[in-house]
Amino acid sequence: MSAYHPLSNEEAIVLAKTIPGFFPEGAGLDCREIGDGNLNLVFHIKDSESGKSIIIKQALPYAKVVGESWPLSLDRARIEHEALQVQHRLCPDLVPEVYSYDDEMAFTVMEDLSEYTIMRHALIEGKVFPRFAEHIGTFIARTLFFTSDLAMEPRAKKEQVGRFINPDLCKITEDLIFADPYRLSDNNNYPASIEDEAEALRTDTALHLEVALLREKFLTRTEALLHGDLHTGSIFITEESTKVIDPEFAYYGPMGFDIGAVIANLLLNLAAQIGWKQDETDRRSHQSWLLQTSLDVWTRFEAEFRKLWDKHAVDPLAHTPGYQDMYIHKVLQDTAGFAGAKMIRRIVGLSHVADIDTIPDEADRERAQRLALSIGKALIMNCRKIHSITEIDDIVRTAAGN
Ligand code: SR1
Ligand code: MG
Repeated sequence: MSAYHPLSNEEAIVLAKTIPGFFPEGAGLDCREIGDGNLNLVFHIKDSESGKSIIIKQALPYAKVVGESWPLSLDRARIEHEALQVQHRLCPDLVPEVYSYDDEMAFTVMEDLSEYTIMRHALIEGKVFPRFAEHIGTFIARTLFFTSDLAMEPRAKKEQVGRFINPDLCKITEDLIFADPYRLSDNNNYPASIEDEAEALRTDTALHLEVALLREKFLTRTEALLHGDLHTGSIFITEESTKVIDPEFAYYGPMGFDIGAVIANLLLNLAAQIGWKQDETDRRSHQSWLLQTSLDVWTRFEAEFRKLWDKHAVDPLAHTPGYQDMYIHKVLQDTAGFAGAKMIRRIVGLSHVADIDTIPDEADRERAQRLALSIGKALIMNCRKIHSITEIDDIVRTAAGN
């Protein structure tokens, strides 16, 4: 019989005291459960005297956002902790440190990032982060390149694919991103005011064909170890530093899925600006920063990825003229398509983004939703024609009507 049960605050404190040498002997620890995500418990444990603190993240055996009717494997806690370790080894400055992990109780003890802000919240407040594209572009390039067949011996890579088989969490993505928005589903969630848009999504067979191709890539391409849920709620940020958290959706999949996730979430915030910045000049200038940063994420990724390829590729044919360009072209097209799919699901599917849902004025909120759908659809419909990042710039500007 498994000893698994959800931790109480008191048990989390007892556990925290067992971390060798972390808290001073006899420290009086405070604990708060701060999890505001869809799936897990997150305990913040602090000794106010020394100021030292840690996070204990525990998986629940079901999706918290829905309830016990949606069971989820606890193995995702192992996957998350192993992904964190891989990502921390490859990008020590960009990923929190893991202190310990308990398989039976499905929890990970890790570095507390309280001095950071969740990027989604900061973006809603209208903040800008000049170093974000550099940081996240580096994170994506290093984690994707070094876990791919370009940089790993094929047997070792296949063993790693096996360790990251993540069927429950992949099914969430397969349903919520690549199926539900395009069919009637109890999971879908949108206001009656955009029923026309939702119906158009359900009946547009040309769009369905493009989504089917993206879905096939998500289901079948084991290109690299993805973070798998790289939205702005999975990123802690300050002006100077960026930390990527929450890789419980990690699995081997198509590289463009992670890059597309980052870009989608910047563009969702861009669409939301209709509701946040009333002054048009101010709004346009902020939207320009968001769009430029989306493009810069790709540009930084590409530059870093090419550098790593030139220096570290072990694939015997990696240096064949033309191969690198064709590979990157494919990732760019996938990035655009996945970004579009990720935007659409956040408007009509289960689990939205606060950037748009918390817009106070209903009419502004509807305009933001329609804009996000329009950008999302344009990215999907054009993804197979794209040859350079400037075309994504054009697609977004055209869809946004400027
Ligand atoms: C039922 S889980 C809903 C969403 O939350 C996660 O952050 C993923 O984005 C997932 O699709
Ligand atoms: Mg998460």
